[in-house]
Amino acid sequence: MRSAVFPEIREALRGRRRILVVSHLRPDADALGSTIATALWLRDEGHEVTAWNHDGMPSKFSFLPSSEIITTPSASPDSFDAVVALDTSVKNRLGSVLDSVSHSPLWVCIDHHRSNPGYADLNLIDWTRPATGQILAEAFLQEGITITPEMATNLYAAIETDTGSFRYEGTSARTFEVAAELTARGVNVAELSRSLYEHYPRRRLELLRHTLVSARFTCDDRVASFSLPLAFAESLGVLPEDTEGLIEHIRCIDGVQAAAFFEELADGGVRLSLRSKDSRFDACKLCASFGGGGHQLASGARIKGSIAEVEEMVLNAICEAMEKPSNS
Ligand SMILES: [Mn+2]
Repeated sequence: MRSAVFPEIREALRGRRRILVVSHLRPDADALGSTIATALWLRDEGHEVTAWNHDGMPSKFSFLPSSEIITTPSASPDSFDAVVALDTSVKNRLGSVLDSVSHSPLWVCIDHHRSNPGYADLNLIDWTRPATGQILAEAFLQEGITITPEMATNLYAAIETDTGSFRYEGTSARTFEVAAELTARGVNVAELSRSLYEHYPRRRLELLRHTLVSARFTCDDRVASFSLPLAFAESLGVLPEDTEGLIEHIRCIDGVQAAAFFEELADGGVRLSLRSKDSRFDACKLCASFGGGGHQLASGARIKGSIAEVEEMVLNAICEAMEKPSNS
């Protein structure tokens, strides 16, 4: 459990034959792009690389070059000489991956979540960076590691999506410099943007139609929220990836300081996605109080209870936190 810089991590991985690369469940493009780019790099260095994700490779992101490298974890546990966990703030967010690793003498973590406790043997955690993909791209550039067009495209997709297309907090001059370096190495920006943003299944529109109807405003209209009951999600055949980004529709409303999305899960719990627009309200802190985590302005948690109970409990907690800001 100690922090490390990239050259140390590279050195520690040298000579290890079987390396597993993993990231969090319900992966976004930062998790997937970082996994693929790292797997390609390690393969290039001569390692025998396996890349797993609890959810496999979601079809929504299958356009990422070399996406076939990511599979679901093996049914029977396997041992590795090292595991590299990317973009994953807490170990249990690796999901079923954890059950499929019988042994590994070395765990490495590369991440940009402030709430990451540093659960690996070697931890490179830099929360000044808006994406894990940016940490990796900077490290590869600094170390003179060859970035192929496939690696560049995956890293660019990671950065582009985690920064909300270069709009969110943490997007810096360095982010644009890195994006420029990656573009110069063969990213087709227009094609990648089309693949990322300009296609979705019709059920996503049906989902949006429902969620907008369920939108409610609490705490003097400073909190907007909506919910997705399991029965409705099932009737539409909603996939986990379909709800990604829906919260933006209520987050962007004038006067709204926090937006919450409640999704009923098959296991009886509720998944909370929380966004803050005001640095005085810390979404990460609130989610942490329910066992979750993430970033100050974007966080999540899985909470036990019925959707109605969880909704009331969380909305009250948000309003209470807004009444007395943490740093006052
Ligand atoms: Mn990320």
